[in-house]
Amino acid sequence: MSAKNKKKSTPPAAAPAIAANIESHMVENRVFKPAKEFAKKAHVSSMDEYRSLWKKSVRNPEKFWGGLARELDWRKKWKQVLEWKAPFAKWFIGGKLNVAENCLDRHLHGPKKNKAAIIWEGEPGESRTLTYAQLHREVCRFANVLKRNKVKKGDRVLIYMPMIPEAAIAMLACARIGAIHSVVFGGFSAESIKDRANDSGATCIVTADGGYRRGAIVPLKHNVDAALKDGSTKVKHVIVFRRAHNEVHIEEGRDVWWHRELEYVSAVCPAVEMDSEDPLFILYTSGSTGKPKGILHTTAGYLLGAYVTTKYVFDLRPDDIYWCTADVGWITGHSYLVYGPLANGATSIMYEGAPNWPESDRFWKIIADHGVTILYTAPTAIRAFIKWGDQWPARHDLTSLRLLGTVGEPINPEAWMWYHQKIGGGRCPIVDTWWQTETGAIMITPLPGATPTKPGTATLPFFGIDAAIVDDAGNEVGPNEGGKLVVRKPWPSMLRAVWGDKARYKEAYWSEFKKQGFYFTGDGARRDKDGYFWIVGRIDDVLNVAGHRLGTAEIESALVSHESVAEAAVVGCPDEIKGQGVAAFVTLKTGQTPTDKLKEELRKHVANAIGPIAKPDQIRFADALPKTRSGKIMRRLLKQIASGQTVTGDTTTLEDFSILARLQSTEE
Ligand code: 7RM
Repeated sequence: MSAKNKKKSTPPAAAPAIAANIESHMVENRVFKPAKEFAKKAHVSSMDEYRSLWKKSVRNPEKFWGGLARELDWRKKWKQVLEWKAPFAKWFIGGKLNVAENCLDRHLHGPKKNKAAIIWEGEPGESRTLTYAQLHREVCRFANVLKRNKVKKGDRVLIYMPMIPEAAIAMLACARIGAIHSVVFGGFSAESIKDRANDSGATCIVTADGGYRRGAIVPLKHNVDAALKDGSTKVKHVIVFRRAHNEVHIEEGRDVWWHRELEYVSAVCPAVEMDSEDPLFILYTSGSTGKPKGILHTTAGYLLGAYVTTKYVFDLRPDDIYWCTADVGWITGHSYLVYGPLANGATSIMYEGAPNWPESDRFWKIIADHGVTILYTAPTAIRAFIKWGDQWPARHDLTSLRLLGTVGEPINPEAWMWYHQKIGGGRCPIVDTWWQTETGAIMITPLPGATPTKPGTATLPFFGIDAAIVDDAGNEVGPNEGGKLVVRKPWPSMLRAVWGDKARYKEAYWSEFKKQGFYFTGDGARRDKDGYFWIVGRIDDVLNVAGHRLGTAEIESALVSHESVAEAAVVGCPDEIKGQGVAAFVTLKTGQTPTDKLKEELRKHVANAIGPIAKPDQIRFADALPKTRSGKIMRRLLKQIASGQTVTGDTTTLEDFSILARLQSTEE
């Protein structure tokens, strides 16, 4: 790769203003072209090839996706590629297939049978490798365990697991028998498990006694017990994997041990024939209201999206050792740790614990020990590595790496350059991939053998993706003009529904540009003169904390559920490592005293309600929240205060924002 233009980023005279008051301050001139050696071997090896394929793919998406779908294993071929009755899409109508069969069985008849499917490292240091044949066997056995526990096609199963192979086994076992899994991130609280169990109507939970994180044991089973305590859910069966050997309660008649159940089952389990549009999984994600949305993905379209993007974006080769560091509790873990790599017959690394345990070089040690060739991680992790210091990666041989990727939030050019130089040794292309829980698969991304990259941009749309930036009227804006990021045509791995809430599905994604039938991403962005997409971030009330989506309304409702709190407003504040931090403005009920102790209590309260990632970094007590005359909280003002741009002039414990509010209020 060569830096064509070594000039450093320079701030523009005036930052271009973007719709919904989003401003972009970045001007980046460095361009990195794919090295000839890399391009030669790549699936797509020039910009001309990319452009002509992309044009064809969006001119006739049905032909394009129909062609690629032939690479999957079908029990019965589809009759029609797409039925689009906006905003409802059906892909591969009449087709029958099974996702687990595509990820496992089809690799068993050739050289991949004894290839490593998953190479796992536990945080304490143990390691396990599961070949495709072994993983297939474990999935079949566990699928039979699910059946023993009364799980049938269409039933919902919550998976609340540490990062161990059994998490992937449980997901694939659900897929094998047609049960709909909903993975709950292991860092979420009992309250979150309860909400998701109730919303999805799950009858079974798969969990572990505990998992390791930074040397401590996360009490997963204990959290499940707390979630089920009030008896509000429909959960009748809890299957517990013994991982950490911590003491757990076993509820007679409800809880069973995974290893004991295996004694009763055979290793033969035929995969259920699924319709293309049968649900595969629900994954909850934050939106702009208090309740997380259950994003529904279906069988064929999702699998195709995950399969195709893994192949082309990571430019997979047969001998790659591929590592996506995301937790299976997030969409990235679903698509790029489990379904995408396995559908491709690739070798996927899985690591249980923290990047700085026992020391800050754990990731680099894993890369050297296993000869990792592709690394896919998050900007927030990269910023933490920068802070910990260059000596940690320098200790290890990272020359096995050939490709790097990022996901989850915009990457700042400094972090991009560090990643490129210190981890990639200046030789590995970086794919900055933009996508969402809702899109199921990568949407905007460089192709590593074709696309010249620039630090900070996800570059251009993937094949078949018609992304655009539009103004509020839905008209495409000009170069470097900011606007809203939309997708103008349906794509196979798009969400099909918000579980149990048709109105919310329409409202959240399809109401903004109803007339045009565009999917609204919730992100603001601009395109530069080369057509590259620069994603600025969310324009709704959603925060991106360390690459994780959190709704401000969710955190507000957690705060208000505390007995001392009258009202709360949550906004994002800049954070060097996490990208965004959580700032909470709180008014107390009459008679309550604002103290540091209460602040700490509220932080804990939020962690209990949602999970430690949602803990406010700042809590400010106020007499009243600044509001417009129509009663809207002045979030822009609060953001300024939280980021220290506006001096409040009051350092007493109780802050008075009313004067500032009056000064700034222009709204009627
Ligand atoms: C995969 C994932 C989605 C939101 C999305 C964006 C932000 C994700 C990038 C990015 C800039 C990127 N799913 N986002 N990737 N912003 N560049 N490469 O993260 O549903 O959890 O979040 O994340 O705001 O809307 S997610």
